Amino acid sequence: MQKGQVAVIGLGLTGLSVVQHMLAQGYQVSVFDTREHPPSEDKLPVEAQLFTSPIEGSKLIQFSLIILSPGIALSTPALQIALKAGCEIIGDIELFARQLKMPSFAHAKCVTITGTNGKSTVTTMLGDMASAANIKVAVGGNIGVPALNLLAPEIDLYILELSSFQLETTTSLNADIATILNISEDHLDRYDSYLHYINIKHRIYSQCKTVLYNSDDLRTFPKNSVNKISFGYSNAQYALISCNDEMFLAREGVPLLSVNKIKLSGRHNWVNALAAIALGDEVGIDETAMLWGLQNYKGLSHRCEFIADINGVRWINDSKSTNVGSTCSALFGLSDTIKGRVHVILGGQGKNAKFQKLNCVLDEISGEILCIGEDATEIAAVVSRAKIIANLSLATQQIYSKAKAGDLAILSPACASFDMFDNYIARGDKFKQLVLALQSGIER
Ligand code: UMA
Ligand code: ADP
Repeated sequence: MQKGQVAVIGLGLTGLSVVQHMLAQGYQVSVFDTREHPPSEDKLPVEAQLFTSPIEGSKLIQFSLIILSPGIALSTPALQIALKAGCEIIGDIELFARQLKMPSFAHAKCVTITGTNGKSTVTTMLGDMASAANIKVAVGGNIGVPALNLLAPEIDLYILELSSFQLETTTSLNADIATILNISEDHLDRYDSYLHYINIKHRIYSQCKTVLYNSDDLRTFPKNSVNKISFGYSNAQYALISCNDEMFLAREGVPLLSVNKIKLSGRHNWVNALAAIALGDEVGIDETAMLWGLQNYKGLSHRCEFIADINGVRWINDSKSTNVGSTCSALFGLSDTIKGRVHVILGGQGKNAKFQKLNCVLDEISGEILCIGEDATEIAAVVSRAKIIANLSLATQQIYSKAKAGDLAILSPACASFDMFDNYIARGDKFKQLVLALQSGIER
């Protein structure tokens, strides 16, 4: 059955998933991308038409429905023209939400997770907990698997990591529970102000049955009276408690698991674990299975990932730290685990961040502070003792020559990677390669 025409903007991972979904629903699909060769061009089904040129409002207004990829801001002038002309503009998550309301998916539960940091960690942690309980679970969203690709009638639980970009174009996701893990400044190159970014994050709460908020972060508190539960270091329903000098994850003051049984380093990960347990409780995951899944969760690459111990110096890859808040919490969270100095590599694309905020943790460390990439000068201008260095390789060598047994050396850039690398994965992999080369040089 042939339905109407739709426009899909962007032909990356999201765009391709949307094209496939809309074609399967019987729509005619036109795809627009500003890039000469969009990443998913070779996978585009022949039924869809591709236009590669700047996005123009005059072309878009002929479509009553436009599906926008997250990499393009809704504030783009051509899209504003289309909105004013009465076009409906939604994203892939909104399409997912509408599909989930269909009878064949009505049995499924849905958890949505946003926040400036910790999204992927909590999302995958909860996914592992659900798998440990033999629940048919699908995990995706901003983490890298487009939400529409997860849809299958046999799935009983969807766990979606959502970015602020995706929340801009989502209005009717009726999740069983939604959380904002934390909010600190990020993506200030995309939003008019920090408040604008915060307000976009809060859209996740208006689309759920229960809210999980962080009792240590006022910016995550729901603004309206809703069904809510809390997690945090203390003063929360899911919090840390100390028993006989040991720290435990606890529910309503009842200890559940010693933090020593969690494999991830850093105190921020204890709080991530509390959030995952709270979310799991709300969707009915069995407690024993949940705690088993949590104890076996090994963490994701590029997030405070241990690479090697070279002559007593621990080398850590935290390439996924792409904002000031994540670098602060990584340095703060790891500081208890070392006796010596901390050496850190910062830099890349700063996204208009306020780097002076790093001083509160960097003032506490006495090791090297090296800045690379596009915004190295900007960072070095406001971070005390920071030095500019040409690239990641030289930064690694410099730290290697200065570090002593007991020290920690970490790549935690507080910046995006796109100035020097394809993405944070390529940056982290390069760092790991450099460190492992130093190690094998010693062993040879
Ligand atoms: N782009 C153009 N012209 C276009 C369309 C896109 O130049 O016409 C550019 C965008 O500005 C962006 C890049 O292409 O720089 C990718 O944009 P996209 O919307 O096509 O991206 P996808 O490949 O669909 O990937 C998106 C998410 N990317 C973004 O939000 C930028 C992926 O998150 C996500 O994993 C994927 O959908 C599946 O849901 C990545 C990300 O960086 C990891 N997210 C940001 C973050 O985590 O900070 C929000
Ligand atoms: P996201 O998906 O939100 O980018 P990740 O789980 O991938 O988050 O973690 C990215 C980085 O954020 C990690 O390398 C770590 O330094 C930092 N981080 C993780 N959890 C938290 C948290 N709860 N609070 C602050 N920073 C965190």
